[in-house]
Amino acid sequence: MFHSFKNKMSPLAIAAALCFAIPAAMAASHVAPKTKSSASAAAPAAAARNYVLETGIVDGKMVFIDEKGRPNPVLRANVGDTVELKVKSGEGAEHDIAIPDLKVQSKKFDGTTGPTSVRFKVTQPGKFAYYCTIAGHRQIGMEGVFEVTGTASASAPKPANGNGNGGVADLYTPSAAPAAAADPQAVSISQNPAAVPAPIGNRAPQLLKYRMETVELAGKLDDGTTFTYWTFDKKVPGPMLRARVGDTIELTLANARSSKQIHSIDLHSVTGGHGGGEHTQVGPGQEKTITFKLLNAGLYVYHCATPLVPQHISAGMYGMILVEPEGGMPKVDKEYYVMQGDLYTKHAHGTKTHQEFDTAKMSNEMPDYYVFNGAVGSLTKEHKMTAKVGETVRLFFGVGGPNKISSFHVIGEIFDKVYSEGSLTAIKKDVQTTLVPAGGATIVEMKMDYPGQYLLVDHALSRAGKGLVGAISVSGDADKSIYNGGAKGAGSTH
Ligand SMILES: [Cu+2]
Repeated sequence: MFHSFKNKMSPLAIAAALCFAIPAAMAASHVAPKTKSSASAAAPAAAARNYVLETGIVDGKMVFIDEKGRPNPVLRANVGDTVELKVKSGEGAEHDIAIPDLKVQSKKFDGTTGPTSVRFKVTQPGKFAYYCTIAGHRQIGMEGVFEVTGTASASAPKPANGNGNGGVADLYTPSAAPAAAADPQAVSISQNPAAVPAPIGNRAPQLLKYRMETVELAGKLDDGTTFTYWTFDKKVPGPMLRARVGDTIELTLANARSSKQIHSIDLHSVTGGHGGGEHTQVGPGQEKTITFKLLNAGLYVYHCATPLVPQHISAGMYGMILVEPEGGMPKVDKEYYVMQGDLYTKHAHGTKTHQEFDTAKMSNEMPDYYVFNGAVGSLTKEHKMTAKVGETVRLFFGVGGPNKISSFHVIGEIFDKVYSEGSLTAIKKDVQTTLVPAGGATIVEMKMDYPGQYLLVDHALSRAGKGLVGAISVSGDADKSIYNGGAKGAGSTH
């Protein structure tokens, strides 16, 4: 499906497109724009040229579409022309259009903003790339050529920021950078670790129906710091799903009307269809339904699979589904749901502001924040995990990532059992630290033998300083033969 682009795209772009392509199934109905292009043929005299473009999905690629339905058309002009590009969002997601070589940059637009226009005067000949600057969109297809014929005009602009001599910059007014105060409307997005569905027990396979909504919202990342999260059901991680092997699941994914992005879901428990990512790409206000049978037991991560996939994951779009074996899992006293993620922000960790996502830091894998359940303090301040001495605690633990593995450890305890990599078929015993890959999971069980605060960490401990700490409070009587915090001799209680 990419053959027609191979000549125009760099190998890297092709690789990105292959990795991240939105399937043809998404190919949304794009409506042909009504306004007609008035580009005139070949007048050396300066002319006004108007191009009307609409964004959409064609053959599994995000593209600009002209009034004839052509994806990423070559736009032509002559030196001296004044060009107006009028662009609107066909599928509702947020985009822009830019020709950086000519210092042309439109405002962002989406399904709610209506079309946006950018006007500029052309002063130099050449072939220039136009594309959408939203992260990932150029890589998956939103790029074309703006071709200018003629000779450079005498009043060609200075190379940089020329704002006075008849160049492009005369007509282009950059939009002001938004003020970056923490968002007072931000809400908690931290998933409650106790939000674990009831055990399946011993029952026959059945059909289960789930509905999830993807929602973009301002959430609290830390004290005085907010962030625009992208979520499943407004929480990070998204809801934990629980089923048994042999169940068939009918899953409807709806994307909130207020969204600016397309979203989707890829569940690692699904066989075929890119885990569901192939058939769940939903634009704002849309929904899609897939069904799948659970062929393998285990604890599986799910995540959004829309470009840039790691950005969607980092911004909060991950969760887990537990597929119990026939007959269910052994009963324990407490079950909790915890996931780890790494987050990349424009400003340093701890800055009191509304943080914007930083895709450059993401691609370099340099996180500013590491979080359990979406935010700093989720599992220490907002939600309390508790147990009593003698109880067995089971943690369903996963790494959304997108990039960093976890050396998962609980300070002061030993995992009596580890279901490594979320596999229910092989149990390890007596483990201190267990490795959980990005996009992977584990189940650990601990009998809590002694009271106190047990800290959940990634034993790459620098990450604790970037937000990655949780706690289980254990109450009950201290058995001094297990641990005695006092000096030798008479037991000082502590
Ligand atoms: Cu998404």
